[in-house]
Amino acid sequence: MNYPTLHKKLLGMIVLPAYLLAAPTSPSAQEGDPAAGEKIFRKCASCHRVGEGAKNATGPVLNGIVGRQTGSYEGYKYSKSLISAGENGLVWSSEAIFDWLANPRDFIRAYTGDPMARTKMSFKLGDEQQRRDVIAYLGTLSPQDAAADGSSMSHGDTPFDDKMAAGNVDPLADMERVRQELVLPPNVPQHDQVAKGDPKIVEIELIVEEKPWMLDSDGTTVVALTYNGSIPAPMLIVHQDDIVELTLKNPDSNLMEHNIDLHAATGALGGAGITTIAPGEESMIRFKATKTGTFLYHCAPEGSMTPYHVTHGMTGAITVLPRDGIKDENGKLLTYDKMYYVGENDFYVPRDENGDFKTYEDAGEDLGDWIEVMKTLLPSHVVFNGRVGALTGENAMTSEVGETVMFVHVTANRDSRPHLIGGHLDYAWETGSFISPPLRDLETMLVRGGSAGAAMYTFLQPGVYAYLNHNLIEAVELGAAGHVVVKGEWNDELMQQVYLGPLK
Ligand code: HEC
Ligand SMILES: [Cu+2]
Repeated sequence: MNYPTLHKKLLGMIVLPAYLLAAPTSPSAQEGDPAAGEKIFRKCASCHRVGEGAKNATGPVLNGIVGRQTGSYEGYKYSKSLISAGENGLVWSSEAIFDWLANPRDFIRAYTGDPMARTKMSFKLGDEQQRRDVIAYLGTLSPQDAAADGSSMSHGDTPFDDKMAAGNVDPLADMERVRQELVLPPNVPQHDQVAKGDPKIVEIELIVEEKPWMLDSDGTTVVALTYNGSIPAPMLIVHQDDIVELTLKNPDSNLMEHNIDLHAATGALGGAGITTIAPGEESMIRFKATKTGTFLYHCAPEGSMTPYHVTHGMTGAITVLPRDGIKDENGKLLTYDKMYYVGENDFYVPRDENGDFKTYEDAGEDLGDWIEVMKTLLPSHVVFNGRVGALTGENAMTSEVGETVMFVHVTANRDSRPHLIGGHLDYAWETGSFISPPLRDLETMLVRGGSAGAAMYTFLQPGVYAYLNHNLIEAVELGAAGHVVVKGEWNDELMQQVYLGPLK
């Protein structure tokens, strides 16, 4: 049975609210103040555009929404529920929008009679007066043709010519292709430190997964937004002059729109301008890795959605190695035995009246509350690799005396101060730039928010080392700490215990 048929069957079985049958314009929904509503619309504006030239974003354009058939704005990919509601005659009266805004999921479940029905809008507006006001404001917007003519460009628009369109003569046809197998952090894909042969096309696939994610041992859980299901997202590794062919997929089971901005890429907002996809879509870009270094990548939809997605886990790192390897200040090749990858993420979990962390069911449902906490700049969690303790105990990083480890540390928002207690950073590329000479023998490096840094250390003593953010409050109280367990022989020359006991 297809969905509309099922829907009609169910429709006959349930009692519908009066407005669905008659669609009267109720006075209660008309008492709103359009001017106040315009301000409230800012809450909607992270997902919806209005006015001349407005384009579909996370949500459809809302020009002329009052009186418009549900799920009918051209070019927008609605959920199945909204499309079939519209096909069955549901029109957005002020009353219907009033109930929809209170709880879109309950609204669509009540309408379809399907307890499993889903909508892509998870945002709720509880306050009745605010709902009336915003509806009054929406009522002032006429259903003008919102198709942009392309003559004016806004942030992120990209001037494509035909050469760039897919399917044309491919100047890359002769290049060798390799597919990069991505692995879970703190591990990194297999790679050559010195490139073999000519630049290649490196095929990479990232799949967006919205999913429940536990942040600490108290069970604090958020609906995280992830690339490939991990926080941080997988490390990507290529060599300078390689072409990265990146496919981004947003499965139908997701609710939100996503994209990717890679700081290693040039143009179109690092790719974000040309990769934005709704659930059920995918996008592919190719970019040349022109600059060497370690770089952040992250989701960057628009407006508040950018920090919102970033603080829900959509951050990762891409390493672009020099073709002839990483060098010291004299041009001598530096190699490592293994690379570890640490992602630092800040979370802003909203609390209830009792000060307990709140939980939400769907991706995006915490949007309003989260933005309020986010704006305080006071994170509830600052963690390595997605949760408190992700890199300690059984999950600790490991090494051996005499082994050289390259650490790559990425942070999207806040500055971080990676420090290895009991060790050093022999070589550090704080800014991530491999063309710049490394700093030598550091105690702590500064990784700026919005970047990834790299540092190399050869372990000289066995033991459990803490690798942490040397803002010790963030490390100990908020979670930004991990361990490196190092095996091998103790070296008395470097340190020994001479005496420990009562005062002599
Ligand atoms: C987090 C993003 C988000 C926010 C914030 C949001 N919406 Fe939506 N909205 C959506 C999405 C996504 C859809 C499409 C729902 C679907 O297809 O199931 C939608 C659909 C709608 C629809 C139905 C449109 C149609 O063409 O059928 C209305 C009406 C609407 N939203 C109003 C609002 C108003 C008013 C606000 C602010 C008070 C708001 N939304 C805030 C994401 C959002
Ligand atoms: Cu995203």
